[in-house]
Amino acid sequence: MQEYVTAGGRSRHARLRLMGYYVQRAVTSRRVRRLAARIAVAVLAALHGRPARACGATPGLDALRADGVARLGRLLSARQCAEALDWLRGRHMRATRGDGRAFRLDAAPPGTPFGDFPLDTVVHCPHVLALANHPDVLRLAADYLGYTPTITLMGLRWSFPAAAPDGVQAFHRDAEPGSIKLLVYLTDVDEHAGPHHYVAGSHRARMPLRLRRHTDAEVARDHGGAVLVTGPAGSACMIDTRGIHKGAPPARRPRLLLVVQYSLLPCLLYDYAPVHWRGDGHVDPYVNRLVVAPRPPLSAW
Ligand SMILES: O=C(O)CCC(=O)C(=O)O
Repeated sequence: MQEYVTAGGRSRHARLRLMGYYVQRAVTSRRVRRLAARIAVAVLAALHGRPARACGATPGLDALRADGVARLGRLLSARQCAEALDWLRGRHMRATRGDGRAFRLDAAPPGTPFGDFPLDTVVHCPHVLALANHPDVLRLAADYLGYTPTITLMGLRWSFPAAAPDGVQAFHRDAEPGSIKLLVYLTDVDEHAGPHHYVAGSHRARMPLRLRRHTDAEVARDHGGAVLVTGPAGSACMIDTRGIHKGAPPARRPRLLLVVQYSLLPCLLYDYAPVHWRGDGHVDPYVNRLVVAPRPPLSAW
């Protein structure tokens, strides 16, 4: 999980970043936001060059543009999900919506809706970094956003059956501009295990000035309901986070979800502290720079 910037926190220019975040939030015109995105792409291309474009249709792109949600099928096998779960079993997560205490899966405090793993655990969990950098996923993100994406958030979250829906378990829109999220289930998800809900087409509406929660009744009345994403462990979808969405609270079984956010620019709200990658293999330093720190030169050891 990413930590949030706070005015008195460790982040440099925290106040300026928070101000920038609220200024962009005040711009609700679709035309102005589109223009700002085009300018951002032009500036990025001038600074870092134009990426090569792959030929042929990009799977998921049409659905993502039309509906704001694209089902990507099974991106991890049952075996890969089992390996990730086994590796995570003994590791601590944090009750981010509760008292912040650390706990393991076999000792989740009663009534806790979520447990979030620290970024170092997320990055080193088997298959996670490779999946976040899967060429098809990066291509979809680049084609949708208009430029090579930057990973601006990476999280692994357990959702537990709890008394009342909390936070993102109610319908909402996200406020980070130019961002999409890859959601990957690491456990089987049916309608009782907290499926993701998305209001198809809602990403095309003007962004409201005041972001708020929407009740299920409101979504049913104003939008005719939402599509439900269910599937076996390893199933994935990509969502445009401007659209109305929620991860329903699981009724019967806990759910483990991997979330990776891709954006044009770093998110002003997050206090980035990239972790040192101790695994094998190489990832693109531009795409991963906010979550994975460059390896120190050998001479520094
Ligand atoms: O838990 C989910 O299915 C969605 C998470 C979500 O709404 C968010 O990350 O903004």
